[in-house]
Formats: sequence, structure tokens, C-alpha cells
Amino acid sequence: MIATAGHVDHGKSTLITALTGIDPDRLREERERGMTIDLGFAWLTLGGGGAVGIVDVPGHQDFIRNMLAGVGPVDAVLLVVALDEGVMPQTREHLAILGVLGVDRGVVALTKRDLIDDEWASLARGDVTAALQGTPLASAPMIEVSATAKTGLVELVDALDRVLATAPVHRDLGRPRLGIDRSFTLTGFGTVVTGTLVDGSFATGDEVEILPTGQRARIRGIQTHKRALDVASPGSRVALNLTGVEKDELGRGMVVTRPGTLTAVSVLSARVAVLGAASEAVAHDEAVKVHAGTAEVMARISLLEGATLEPGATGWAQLRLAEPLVVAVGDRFVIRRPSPPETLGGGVVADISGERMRRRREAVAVLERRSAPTAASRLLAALDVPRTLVEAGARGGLDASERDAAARELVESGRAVALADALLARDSFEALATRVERTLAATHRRSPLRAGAPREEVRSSLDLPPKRFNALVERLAVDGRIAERGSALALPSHVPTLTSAQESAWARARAALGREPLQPPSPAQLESEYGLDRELIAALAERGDLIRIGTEAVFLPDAVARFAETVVTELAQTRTITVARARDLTGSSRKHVLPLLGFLDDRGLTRRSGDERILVLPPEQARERVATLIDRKKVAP
Ligand SMILES: Nc1nc2c(ncn2[C@@H]2O[C@H](COP(=O)(O)OP(=O)(O)OP(=O)(O)O)[C@@H](O)[C@H]2O)c(=O)[nH]1
Ligand SMILES: [Mg+2]
Repeated sequence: MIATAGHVDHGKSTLITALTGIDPDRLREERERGMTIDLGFAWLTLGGGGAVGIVDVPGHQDFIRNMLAGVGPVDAVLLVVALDEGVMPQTREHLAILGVLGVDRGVVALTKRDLIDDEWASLARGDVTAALQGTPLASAPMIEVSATAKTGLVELVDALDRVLATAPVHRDLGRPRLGIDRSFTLTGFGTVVTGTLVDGSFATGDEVEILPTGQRARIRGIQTHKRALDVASPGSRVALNLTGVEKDELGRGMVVTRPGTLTAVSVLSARVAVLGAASEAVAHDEAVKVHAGTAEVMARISLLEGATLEPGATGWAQLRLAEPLVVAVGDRFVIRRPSPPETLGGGVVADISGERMRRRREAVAVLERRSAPTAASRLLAALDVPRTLVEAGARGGLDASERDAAARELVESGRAVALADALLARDSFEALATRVERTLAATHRRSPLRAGAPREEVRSSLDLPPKRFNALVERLAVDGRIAERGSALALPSHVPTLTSAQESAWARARAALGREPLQPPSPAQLESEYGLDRELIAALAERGDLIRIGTEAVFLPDAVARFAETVVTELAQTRTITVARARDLTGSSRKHVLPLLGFLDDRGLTRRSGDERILVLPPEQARERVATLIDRKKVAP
């Protein structure tokens, strides 16, 4: 793709018509006024057989916004300067815009050669050469042409061909997007949108998302230069025939993309450069117009490095957008002052996380890191909190292969850590681990009797989703930094500790529990008569000294083992057992037998069948299971 550029009336559209046979001025008003108002499109087949799409832009300063919507994603520019008039204000303004947008290759067409003599031509040439000094087009080929006399056209096409051959290949990030520059309905087809496709391919049948509205549609047909295609590749000018969306719902500035790959943002951070030729400095909080892709939105510019940005200066800024804008990290944009209208400069999007950066100095450091030169360090900068690879890659402005390679490098070198579906920088992981350890230490200090801190409590204090939290716990447990105790987490060194008063209360209670092990005192009695409160009972259960069954019964482990053994032995012979029979066999009471049998059911040894219990496991296995259930000390030290 190429775009024209240059001052009004310098012969851009006439030259495109002469080169291609297509008149890019398609509006009636344009033809009547002899002036381009909106973008026009044509294409040209080059010597090598390749086709180049052409965007013809208006030169008049009133239509700069239309020009801006057309020049973003082009490979080269055809800068037009009329020899009879020479360099004019929009010659310079367009050059500045091309510089900001990174369009750094092109050809200069010196038009209307038929109107002037040789001497004037060489004067004008010198004038143009001077104006191009210090711009990316300083050494661009300069070709004298006349569209009316048809001179110089072959040389011009040759020069374009050579320049385009040096353009880099279009990147394919697997994230196609097309900034809409036109939308219309075509009889027999329906809704059509046009634009330049970048960052990926679209194929007929693809489902697409239209941003910022989020509407879904499907591609019914694709055309490039009026020819139907099945697949459109990045860098080409494309017309998409869409179903599922009306023309009225679409407009310039919207973006057609693959669902879920891009989002609209309301705040973006960028390094902004003010043009040396700007009439005034840009002030903090000034209202500016941001032009990105085919979109244009108002914004407040918040300067992060001082109160003003002088002409020629560069600095970090946050742009708070009045309306959502669809951009990706790395995109270039232009800023203009709305009135009096003037191009101020522009920049490169460095961050679209929408984070409010409170302290200016910190914000600058974060942004510097996020725009660091290597892919690995950019990815690492995005891993300050756990993020999926896709999220982190998008923040770092990395394509899929760069991102995956960087992630491997980071994980292998230990600079990043994987937590379930996310990655996290090593430093941030250490910070999380330390927080867990501190939380547990504090819990142990506060409640020495408790096994630890409930998992869920720790998780919510870290604000991690369950999957990532579980991965964190697992990793810390494997590393021996924490221990899992049932539903609690503890430091490995923690043992619930009883005071000596509590130990002697427990000794007395244990004697009472041992007197009639299967008709023990209730928890209420244990508390009122022996001072064993709920917390102490829980700690003893944690140590394996007691077994709580349901909420209302407490037994010594030996008692439960004896009960289970008796029931299993009976079942091995008689196959079934009733509550009454279990009571008689064990010398217990109905009140205690019910929860004990329930305990065996819950642990998968027995099952109810009518009024009776039957054995679920073979007797030998049932006995083994009883042993592990009772000996809590083996399961959880
Ligand atoms: N004699 C002569 N006239 C030309 C030539 N090229 C363009 N013109 C005339 O210059 C006038 C402006 O040409 P356009 O092609 O509309 O100029 P433009 O750069 O497209 O103008 P905008 O789109 O409005 O910026 C028209 O009257 C053209 O006929 C040329 O090579 N020789
Ligand atoms: Mg024109």
C-alpha cells in the first residue's frame, strides 16, 4: 500500500488517474469543486507483476483528519509537490505526520513540469531538497512528472517499484485487524467495509468482532482491488462483505478484528514527541485530538515528566480518552490541537492496561521497563502480577512467537515462575510467598492452638483465583516452605501447642473419656467439667489425640478403632448389622452408635441399606482403612 501526500491542488489525484486510469475523486462534490475531500482508492500493477494499492488523500488543511485516516498502515508515500508552487504548508505538515506515523520510505513526485521552464524547475527542486532535509524522505528519489503531458510517469512507477522492494514484510501476529475507513451497502451484497488489513489474515466464513461496540458479524466475501479472494493477507487493502451487522452500526474509526484479540481502551500511556515546528508547548492536561488508525478521539494529555512538553521535546504521557479507542501496544498515533487546528506531534503506544499511575516518577519507570528493548525484558515487565501468556504478551506488544520464546527463556532461567495458567516474575513470586509465610506466622502467634490459617482466608488475602492459588500452595509445599494441614495451611515447624494448664486439663479429660470409651462425656460436659473448650478440642483432634464425630461427639481414637473392629468382624460373618445389634455388641448406647456408624459410612466402610448396614469393602481392606483413619498422627503430623 502507498498513500499520496502533499499540499492542496498540487496534482495528487490527477497523477493517480494518469498512473492507474482510476479517478480517486469518487464524490460528486469532489468532482464539482475539483478538490479531494475524503480518501480515494486506486491500484496499480507494477513492473514485477505485484499490485500496489493506493490511498489518495486530500491536501486541503480542512480535511487533514481524513488524510490521517488514510496514511497509517502504508508501506511508502508518494509525496507530491507542484513545481510551479513549491513547498507549501501542508507539504510540511504531511511530512511531519508521516514522520510521526513512521512512514519512512517514499518517492517524491514533482508535478506540473509542463507549466514551468528548466531554470524554475531546478530552483524548485532545490527548495524541495531543503524541505526534506532531516526527514525520512531526505534521500528519496525525486521524479519530475506531468500528468497532463504524460511525462515522467514510467520513471515514477520504476522508482516506486524499487522503493517498495525495500519495505519489510508485513508481520502476521495472528491478530488480524482492519481499521474501517468506509462502510456502505451494495445492492445484492449488503454491508461492506473497507480498510487496510494488518497483523493477520481474514478468510471468508470467519467470525469477526467489531470494536469498540463488540458486535459480532461474519465475513461473507472478501475483495482486494475489486477481485474476490478467499483469504486476505496483512498489508493489503481489503473490502469485507459482512453479514449480521447493518451499515448504520458501522463507521470510520471502528476496527474489525478476530473475537477476543483486542479491546478498546480509555487510557493509554505513550512516549509523546512534540514537533520542533509546533507553535507552542503542549501543556499538562491540555485537550488534544488523538488520531490512531482510522479513528479520531478527544483526550486529555497528562504529562508524567513536567508541566509542559516544549516543541522538539519528548516525554512520557498518559492520554485519557473521551471515547474508547482500539489500539495495541506499539501502535503509532498523531496528536493535534483542535483549535486553532495544528498537528502537535504524536507517539507510540506503550501501555494499554488502563492502570492509573499515581506517582509520576514510578509511572515513568514502569513505562520505561515496559518499552524495554528485548522481548524477554518486556514480557517480564508485564509479569508484575500473575498474567496469562496472552495477556502479558499483549501488554508487552509482542507477537506470538516472540512471546513464547521469551516466556521459555524467562522460565528456564528462573526469572519467571508458572502458576497454573499464569506466569509471574520471580521477584513478584517471592513477594507472594513471603506474604503467605507472614500470614501463617501471624496466625500461629495469634492462635497457637489452631492447626493453621484456613486456606480460603489466605487465598482471599492474596486475591488470587483458586487455580493459581492452589498452584502457589503446591509449589510452596513442595519447596517445604509451608505445610497443608487438612483445610488449613501452616508453617512446617508449627505444632499446635497447649499450655501446661491445658495439658493437665486434657489429662483429666482423657481419664474420663477412657472410663467408658464408647459412652464418653459430651463436648458440653468436657467443657464445663474439664475446661476443654471447642478450640482445645480442635487442637487435640489436630494432634490426633481425639476424634470428633459430627458436632456432638468426641471419642478417643482407640474407642473408635474398637467400635469399627467389632462392627467389621460382625459384618464379615453376618453381612448385615442393625443399630440395636451394634449397640449390644459394643456396650454403647444408641445415642453414640448412630454417629459412630455414620462415621463409618462417611469414610466409605459401610453403607446403609434399609434399617441395616452392609460392608462396602472386603473386611481386610476395611480394617486397613480404619487404622489410617484413626492414626491421624501418621496422616498429618
Ligand atoms: N498543467 C498541469 N496541470 C495539472 C497537473 N496535475 C494536476 N494538474 C491540475 O491541477 C489541479 C489540481 O489537481 P488535483 O489532482 O485535483 O490536485 P490534488 O493534489 O489532488 O488536490 P487536493 O486533492 O484537493 O489536495 C487540477 O486542475 C489539475 O488539472 C499537471 O501535471 N499539469
Ligand atoms: Mg486530490
